[in-house]
Amino acid sequence: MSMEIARKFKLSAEPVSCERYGNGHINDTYLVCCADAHRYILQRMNRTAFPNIEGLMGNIQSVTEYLAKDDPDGRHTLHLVHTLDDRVWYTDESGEAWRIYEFVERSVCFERIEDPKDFYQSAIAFGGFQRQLSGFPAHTLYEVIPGFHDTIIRYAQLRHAYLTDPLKRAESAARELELAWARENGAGVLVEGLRSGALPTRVTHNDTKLNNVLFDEAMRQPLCIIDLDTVMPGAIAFDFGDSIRFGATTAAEDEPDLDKVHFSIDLFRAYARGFLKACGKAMDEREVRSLADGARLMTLECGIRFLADYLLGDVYFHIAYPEHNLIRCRTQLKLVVEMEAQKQQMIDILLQEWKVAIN
Ligand code: ADP
Ligand code: GN1
Ligand code: MG
Repeated sequence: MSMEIARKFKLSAEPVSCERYGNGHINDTYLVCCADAHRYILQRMNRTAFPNIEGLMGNIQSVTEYLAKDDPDGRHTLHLVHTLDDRVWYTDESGEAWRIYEFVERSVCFERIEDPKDFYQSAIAFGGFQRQLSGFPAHTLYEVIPGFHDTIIRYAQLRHAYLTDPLKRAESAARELELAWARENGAGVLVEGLRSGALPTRVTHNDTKLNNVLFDEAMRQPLCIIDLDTVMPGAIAFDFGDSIRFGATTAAEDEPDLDKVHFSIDLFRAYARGFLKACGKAMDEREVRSLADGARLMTLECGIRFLADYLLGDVYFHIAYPEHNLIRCRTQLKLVVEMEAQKQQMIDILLQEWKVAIN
């Protein structure tokens, strides 16, 4: 089936294989190999997450075209492949929407930090992405998922899931719900900062997980930022915070043994150093301080999103087993608790690294 879909696009030769690929939680991703050895990434876009495919693909097309001006060898940004009738996505008979990117060759994608230097490098990449898009007209971007990082809205969604409780799962998540409700107060600090103008609105990536940056296999240097589905106007703390959530930890996002899950202040420092080196010059002290809120809030928000999805019956994130979203929620909440205990240390590190970066 997916091979048939691949044939609807302008490929370099006949496709010979099409296999599931990668570890994303949202789209269905396939690696397509053609008879001339050219490779592509085929994705069925998730229509639950992205109901407006036209708005989504419009954003991606304009952002990738903008970034391509700065791409020396075609491996530094995503490149969309057109369909036979010259569109950037294909809709099949059942209404599913598909797109194809050039496969970024000789690249690797890390699911976990193996070396703090890689985390530092990923920070340079995400900070640089932020800088590269600083001249992009933010108002032209469609808001693909309204309130994506509005933690207040995320709480409302959790409350709705809890009150509906269609699978009667709330009881099995009583402890997690309690941890979540205890943190609702103050959850709006970043969105309120954006609204009042205290924090500048920038074009942000909004999903800055380590596995959303491809590294050059040989050089071990970041090559290409991927997963541009959620590029939208936002606070820089969203991007910084989501990277910390996923990367500044001693265990995987879905580690079932909570004793193995700890927030790593050393990895936090490595990321802060790289990020501020890449884009700290454009920031003032208030925005730099907001990065610590970003780390805590993006982790809390992701935790409550996993929790809400668990309660609703796993309708949003891909799961591998029934408790998967609850397990993911637990790691996030554990990290939040540890971040709270180290808030001042985080701020001190941010200010130290910022001063180094701007001098
Ligand atoms: P999701 O939104 O589901 O996370 P992604 O766009 O991040 O989907 O893609 C999933 C995975 O596929 C990535 O983590 C990466 O391993 C791989 N991938 C995606 N695009 C490319 C590409 N152009 N070249 C090489 N690998 C890619
Ligand atoms: C999803 O698409 P992926 O796997 O990179 C999600 C992020 C979450 C993340 C949690 C569009 O990211 O917001 O932080 O899972 N993306 C979307 O791992 O909802
Ligand atoms: Mg991804």
